[in-house]
Amino acid sequence: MSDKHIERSADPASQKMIKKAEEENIKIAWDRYDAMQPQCGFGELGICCKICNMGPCRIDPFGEGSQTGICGASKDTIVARNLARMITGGAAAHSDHGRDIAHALILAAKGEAHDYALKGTDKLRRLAKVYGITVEGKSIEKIAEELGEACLAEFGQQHGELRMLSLAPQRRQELWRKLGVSPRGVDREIVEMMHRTHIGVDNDYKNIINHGLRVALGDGWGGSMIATELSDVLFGSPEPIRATVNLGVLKEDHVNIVVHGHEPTLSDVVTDAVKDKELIDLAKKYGAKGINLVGMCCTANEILMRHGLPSAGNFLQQELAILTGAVELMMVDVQCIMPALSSVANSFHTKLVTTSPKCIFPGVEHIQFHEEKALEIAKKIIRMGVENYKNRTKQRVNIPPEIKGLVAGFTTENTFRILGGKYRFTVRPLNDAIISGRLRGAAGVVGCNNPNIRHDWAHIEMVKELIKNDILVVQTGCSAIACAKEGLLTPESAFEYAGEGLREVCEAVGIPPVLHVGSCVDNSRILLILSSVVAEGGLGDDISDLPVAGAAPEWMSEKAVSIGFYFVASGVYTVFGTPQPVIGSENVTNYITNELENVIGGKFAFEADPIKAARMMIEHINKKRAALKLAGVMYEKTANAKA
Ligand code: BF8
Repeated sequence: MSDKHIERSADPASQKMIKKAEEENIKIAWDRYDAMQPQCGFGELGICCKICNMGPCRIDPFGEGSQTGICGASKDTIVARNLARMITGGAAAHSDHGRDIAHALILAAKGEAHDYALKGTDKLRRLAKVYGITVEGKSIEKIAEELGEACLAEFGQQHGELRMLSLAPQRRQELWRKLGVSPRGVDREIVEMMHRTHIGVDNDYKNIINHGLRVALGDGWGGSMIATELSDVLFGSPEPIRATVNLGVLKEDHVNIVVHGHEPTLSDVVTDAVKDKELIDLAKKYGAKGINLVGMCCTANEILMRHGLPSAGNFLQQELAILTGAVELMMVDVQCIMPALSSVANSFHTKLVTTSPKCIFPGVEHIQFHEEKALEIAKKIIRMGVENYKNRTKQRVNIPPEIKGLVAGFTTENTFRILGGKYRFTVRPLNDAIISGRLRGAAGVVGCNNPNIRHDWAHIEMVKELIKNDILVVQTGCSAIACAKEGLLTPESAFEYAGEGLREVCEAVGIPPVLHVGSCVDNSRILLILSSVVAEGGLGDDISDLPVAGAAPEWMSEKAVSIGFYFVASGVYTVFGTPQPVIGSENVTNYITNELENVIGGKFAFEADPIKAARMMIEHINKKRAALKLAGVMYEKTANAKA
């Protein structure tokens, strides 16, 4: 047997399941990746155009053959259009999620979705203010209904600006206005991008990318922010909470149900459904000790943040969970769900159930979710899982023992409260720690897994290097799960991995050096934390002044591209692991990795080596500290930053 499993993943639990797949000749993502080699060079460079039926066209990267498409589109135009459509796909996915949450909020407020309560009333009042909704004399339900409708209206809004842009620093808002990139409506910018990139429309690569910034801002400060904020209203704002992570959360003697995907509307109700006595008794009747509900990918992050439910893993572990032979049912909604799941599930007794009309798998049972009957549907699905327990083949069950503890549940609001002490709702201590040099700065490390890089490895190496250099790290999505599995999301990890300054801050405040702030739509929380740091004072008057950086070291999805662009458009230096498909155009590459900084204050870099990438982020943070004329970093030598 080869060592492939070790090369493919840095996570011992995943290695075991990859090995099991190899032994049982079950093909999983890494095998399909290998079978795909060599991957299409034109696609990788971004110089293949399939936008119209005169094509497909491709540019000869060696400069000898065709240098334009049949319509005359240059490589700059082709690359910019392809990239722009990636941003648009990502923004659409996040924003459609936000729309669904707004819809659920309205139904709950109108009393048409009885299984939901309006749990986040403080946030509801704060958001009502942002949206100009008067609250005096109105019931909570009425305010929530008006807020939901106001948010929903922003998707199709044609004029003006999205309301939440007003939460950004003043200087940033003015810059967006000056550049004409303040999004008018979420869908409006998405539709306009599809128009601009149609055959024979925009062929100025800068103009196309600049509209990409607008689309992405409509995601970060629009669709995603609506998803996050309204989820907090509906399901309650997370609070720091201890939980567990990795495939070891599956239990051999329980019925195991995995919820996978993104939207919390169904999964949140499932957390109630599994407490149903009748279902638990049924599980016992079949010989199980109970029902074990765990999450996968961003659905995991949603129920982990709010309920402390365990996470079985991140993107590349979805097939591996089924390979344990211990999953009775995997329930999926939307996004990052591999079509391959159905064939892996067919190799075991696992039942796969789809719940969204937007995400149907041929031949797979579909139980459509309706907010109005949420609990009833959740119980129906759980029952299917329980009844499937008897079909489990005990001899095939092999659950890796790896399991780690973590603290999740940090938000814009509670991070302030924790940092400010019980009575002070302020980020002052964070600003002071940065100003005094106890902390060098902060970084957001987010995004996916991708079989083109050793699973979890880049996230872990990068984050360790950053915290060693006194940089507080905030995380979301699959990146947070990767580092949680390494034990980095515990307060104790500060002693082992953090530089002295960061360790002092973690000790004083009682936080981990790496803060889990949620799912991928919750990257919007990071935007608001950055805005609050600016508002607190002493670190410049714009996000682009702050000693911060962002990264997506194992990115793969269009959503990651949209996230990257809204961070850059908000003024953040952002490093992606493997390059975006732009290398075929020197001009587009130069624009987004260089010139854009002078336009909008942020830019991209591409670096697959996570340590080198972390050093680039550290260098950027040092540059920003110098520009702010801040004191030297207190423990520079200990932190070994110049190594
Ligand atoms: O939205 S980090 S692989 S699961 S796209 Fe997908 Fe990437 Fe994971 Fe969550 Ni985000």
